[in-house]
Amino acid sequence: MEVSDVTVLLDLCSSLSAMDSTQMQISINKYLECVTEAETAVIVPIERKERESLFVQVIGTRKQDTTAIPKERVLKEQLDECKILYLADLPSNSHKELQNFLGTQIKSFVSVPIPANSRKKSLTNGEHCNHIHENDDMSHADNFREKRSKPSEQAELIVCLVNKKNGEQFNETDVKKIKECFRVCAGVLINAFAYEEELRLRSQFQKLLLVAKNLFTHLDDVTVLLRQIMSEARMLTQAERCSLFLVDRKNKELIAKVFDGNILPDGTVEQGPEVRIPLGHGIAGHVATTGELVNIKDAYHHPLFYSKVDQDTGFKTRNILCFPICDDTGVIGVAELCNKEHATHFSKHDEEMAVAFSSYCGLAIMHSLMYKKVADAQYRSKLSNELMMYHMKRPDLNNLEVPEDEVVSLVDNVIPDITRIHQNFASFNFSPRTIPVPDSAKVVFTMFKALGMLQRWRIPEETLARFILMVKRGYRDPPYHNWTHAYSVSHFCFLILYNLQLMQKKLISDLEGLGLFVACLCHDLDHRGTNNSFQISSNSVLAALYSSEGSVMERHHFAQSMCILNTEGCNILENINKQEYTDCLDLLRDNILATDVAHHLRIMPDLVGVAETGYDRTNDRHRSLLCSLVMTASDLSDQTKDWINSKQTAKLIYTEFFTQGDLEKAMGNRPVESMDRERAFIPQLQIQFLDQIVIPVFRILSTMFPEAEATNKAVNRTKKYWDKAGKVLKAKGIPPGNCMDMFQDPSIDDVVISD
Ligand code: Q2T
Ligand code: ZN
Repeated sequence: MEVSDVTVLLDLCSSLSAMDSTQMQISINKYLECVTEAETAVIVPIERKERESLFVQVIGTRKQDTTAIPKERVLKEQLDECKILYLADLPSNSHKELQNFLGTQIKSFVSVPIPANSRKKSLTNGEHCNHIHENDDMSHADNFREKRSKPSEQAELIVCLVNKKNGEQFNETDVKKIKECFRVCAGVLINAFAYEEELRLRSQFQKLLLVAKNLFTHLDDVTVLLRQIMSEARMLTQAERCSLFLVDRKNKELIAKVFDGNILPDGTVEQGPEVRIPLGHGIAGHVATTGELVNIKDAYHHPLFYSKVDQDTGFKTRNILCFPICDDTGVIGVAELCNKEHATHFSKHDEEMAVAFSSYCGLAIMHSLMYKKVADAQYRSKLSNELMMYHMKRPDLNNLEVPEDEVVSLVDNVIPDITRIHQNFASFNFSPRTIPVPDSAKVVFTMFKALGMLQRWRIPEETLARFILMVKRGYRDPPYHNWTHAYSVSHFCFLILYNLQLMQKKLISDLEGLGLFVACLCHDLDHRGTNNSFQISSNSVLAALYSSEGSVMERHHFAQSMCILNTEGCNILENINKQEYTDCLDLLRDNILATDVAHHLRIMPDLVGVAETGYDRTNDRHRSLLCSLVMTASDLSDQTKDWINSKQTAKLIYTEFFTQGDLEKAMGNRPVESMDRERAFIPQLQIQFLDQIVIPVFRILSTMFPEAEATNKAVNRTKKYWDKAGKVLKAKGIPPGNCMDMFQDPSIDDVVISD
């Protein structure tokens, strides 16, 4: 070696000290390209931990986004055997892969592995000059000997030269130049790699600690926590998408409740459809059962991958990193990361990150679930105190139980036939509100009988009487949502079941009929005269218990129904079989939840579909939709009666609405128009309510059942009444803030009902 060459090399070496590993590679490559006349030099660092891929940051003098090349297919020989490869030695698949990777034709090539030991030797030896002067045959032999004597000796770097400028092949002189260069520079470069790796690990560790801190501040809401976990996991590994599954051990299923869904303006989480996967199915299912992390480089060629989901969502999954989340009892969840950004797949680092991250997740989820259990127990006890206080304040009740003499008196005074209540009782135009309240329990009893429920379900008369009286007490006394509402809703349900013969014609099952009628009776239990959004804005106990699931009041009505059924002597379902019992509770829950306007609006398109294509009684979804329709029609049935009834209902509902509005104002909030006594114009609000909710319901009902056409006509007539009433009031010029006055003014009635 010439002295001038030695100087150049030493200059290169000393210049490296101030650089990071990328700059070093650029300088070394530049030097190699210069002394060997190669078009491009590439240094490939070898990381022992990373089993599958090689990562290259610099090609020639060009820095690039770290690219991975699969070890299996490229430069494998050097990793296993530490030998020098020329173009002629390259297997053809390796050749192609490298051309792909470099983006150029390869006409000449050499790659030289640099073993770790060469560096240690040169560092400990101290006789650098000697080494440089040694010939390269010697080094060859050296290499060989070392490999034999110490099988642990492996390459730490691979240096490649591509395309010699004069068109010739690379030769041993080029190899010698590489070796000379790396005898001097390998140490600095490898130390730089190690130092940068150290920094990366340290920042990863700090990131993880920060994430853990974040996780533990979201313990009060599992959904928020899961959302947080997903977004952190995605950021830590640079994944495009993340889904999280919780293991349901009882049902042997994985539940994906939370996706990368949206948070709604009111702060609640949009409830996408809950996805359930049998444990053991698919990639997530596999991870849940084995408890092992899987890193899938190519999703479409993996036997466990299920491409149907991609077809449905239009998302293209390239690769997946799926890992278990465990607590001390085993796997409690699975996180699935999709599509590593800026790389072909997830790396060994990502796997490590996932493992560390998952232990924090396990702890956080476990604590969060425990936290929720404790909090729920506290809310429940608070609620039961609240109920106790409420009932103690009622002068008519000093005892939560129904007095036995009331039960006996009800059973003894049963009305045997509905026509004895009123000759018109089973007609759609009969107004149940005309029945005196003291007779109401008896009337409900008779409806149960007329529907054949006592016989069919072997309900003891005393149990039924106790149940009805208990439900009656379960209602509070707000102006509208009280017992009278409950039994008038039940009456309409009776009209439907009785007149349309839904059970006899097998359009619904007997159990569904029972589920409907009982649900109507119970559907507004313990209503406080305020709606769902009021529960949330007033931070009520009910909101604390149910707001994360939506339908706050309806969930409470159902919980109250369960309380009554579980009360000694009140369980009208005590004689039905076990399967029917659980099915019936499911029906009750679904039916009561169906009375949430929000639920109704969600299923409306499907209902329209059924009305258009025809009802199919063998279709479970159709039957469930029909039950929901019966519930809402019954709940809105006041609008199918005469003008007196409509006006009375409006008076009650707006008394209730305005009271809530006043409370909202007192809390510093602005009520909606229909609850603001200063802004509301009742006839117009009623027309809106009829147009948007009521009329569509009865249109669908009458399309499906022409026998119910009278109800459709009736609600349209009611709309006309309100139209006229509105005109009369406008002509009179009602002052704002006094719109309740219309209920004191009988003069409008004549105009309204005149044709
Ligand atoms: C689809 C079944 C809906 C049954 O649930 C409800 C809930 N709240 C009120 C029904 C009603 C209800 N029942 N009768 C009436 C009348 C005569 N006018 N309503 C009304 C409901 C609204 C408006 C006027 C009503 C709906 N708004 C209430 C305030 O908040 C916005 C919605
Ligand atoms: Zn209701």
